[in-house]
Order: sequence, then structure tokens, then C-alpha cells
Amino acid sequence: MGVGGGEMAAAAAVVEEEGKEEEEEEGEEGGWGWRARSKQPPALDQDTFADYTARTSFERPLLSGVAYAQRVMHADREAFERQQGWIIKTMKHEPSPPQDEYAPVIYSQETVSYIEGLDMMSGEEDRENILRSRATGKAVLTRPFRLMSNHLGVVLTFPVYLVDLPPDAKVEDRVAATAGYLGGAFDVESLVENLLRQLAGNQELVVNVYDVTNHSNPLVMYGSEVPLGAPSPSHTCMLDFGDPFRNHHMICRYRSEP
Ligand code: WA2
Repeated sequence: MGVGGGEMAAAAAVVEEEGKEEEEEEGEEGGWGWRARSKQPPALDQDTFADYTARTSFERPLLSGVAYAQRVMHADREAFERQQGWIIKTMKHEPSPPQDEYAPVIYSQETVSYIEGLDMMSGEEDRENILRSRATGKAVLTRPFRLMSNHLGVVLTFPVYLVDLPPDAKVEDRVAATAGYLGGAFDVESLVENLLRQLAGNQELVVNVYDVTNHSNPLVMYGSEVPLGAPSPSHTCMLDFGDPFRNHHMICRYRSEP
């Protein structure tokens, strides 16, 4: 079951498609960096992002919403805040204390507009994901954690670079070329609950989702802690959220008679 790869490919298409049409006449550099920097007025703004992501959300039915966070160095913070007209806040909604760098959300799909203006590096799981995505150039997934929606879920992060990098680019070159981060959340708790609500006789079904990246320490992503080797007949299937370094599976069974 491929729930992830296509999801983010579709999210990444937000970046790609913006670049495509004018790539021929404007030169080599692809992606969104050159466009965001070279257009006056900028080609991308919150309304364009919200409109495009809303129109393409059917491509990412499992993501609760996508957003773009910009990489801002501390030296550039004041100018950034003046230009935006707001102050970078932490994920606890407090003004951000000084940091080496920040990742404030500047564009968001309306479904996750509550993360607008927040420094996504102020949350441990989001921060680790941001650092890993820009160091590898790949889409990366967090471990399960409580999202700002207050539901258990995971976040998929995709780095955006200012220039095209070769696949074997050094980590420090990747970091230096980083423009920002495109990402979205899988709100697994509400996904499974909505699914179960639609199933006839949902009272009889028990669903558990685990992050089994470390097989000896499965992390609960949905459902209560129950032994993995279930006694009653069950069906197990793998889930693919788009990060090949993380493994997940889902176990479905009928609730055994008391
Ligand atoms: N998106 C939605 N809800 C969240 C969340 C998140 N992160 N983190 C906690 N709750 C803009 O990786 C960059 C999305 C973070 C991207």
C-alpha cells in the first residue's frame, strides 16, 4: 500500500510546476528557488500557494495539509520580520528567542494555517526532520508524535534548494544551498478514525498502526498498546509514507468476544 511516495511527489509538484513553464526562457536553474528570487514581484505568495495546494489536495488525500517554511539565518531575522510584518514565534506561540537559524512557515494550505509564522525548528521532531532532509536531499519522515492538531501522526519533509545539486553533493554544500522546507503532516489518528467511522460494523474492528523501523521497539502510531503477536486471526500490511528508511505496518483484526 503506497500512501506516501505519491503524496509528497504531488506536494513537490507544487515546487516543480511553478518553475516549468518559464524554465526555457529564463535559464537552467530549476525548482522554486530561482523563481522566488528572480521574480519581481515574487511569483509565489500565500494566496497562490493556498490556491494551488487546495486545488491539488485530491492528489494527497492522506496529508492533513502542506506548508513551506523558509530557512532564515539569525543575521537576517530582523530584515525578514520587518519585511513580513510579524515576529517569528515558537511552536508554543511565544516570540522566538535568538537561535542560529529559524524555519518560519511563510506559506500554508488553509487546513494547517495554524502553523503560519511558527519556527518549525522549535519542535524536536520537526527540527530533526528538517536537518535530516536538507543533509540528505531526500523526503524524510518523523517518528510518530503528537501533532499540533493534538493527534498522533508523522510529518514528511522535503528540502528545497536554491540551486540544483548533484546527487553526491556534500552535506555542507546541501546545507549552504538550502532555501527552505516543504512538508506536511499525516494525522494518522484522525485518518484511521474517519476510516473506521465509514466502515459498517466498525465496532468489531481493531486497528493498530506501528512504526517498526526498530523492530525490537515498535512505536505506536494508532491504537492502544497491545502485544504485536496477536492471538486472534489478524491481517498485517505494510504502509509506505515516503521515507524508505522508516517502516510501518498496520494490523487489523476482529475484536475477540469477551
Ligand atoms: N505540519 C502540520 N502539523 C504539525 C507539524 C507540521 N509540520 N508539526 C507538528 N504539527 C512545513 O517540514 C516543514 C510541517 C513542517 C513543514
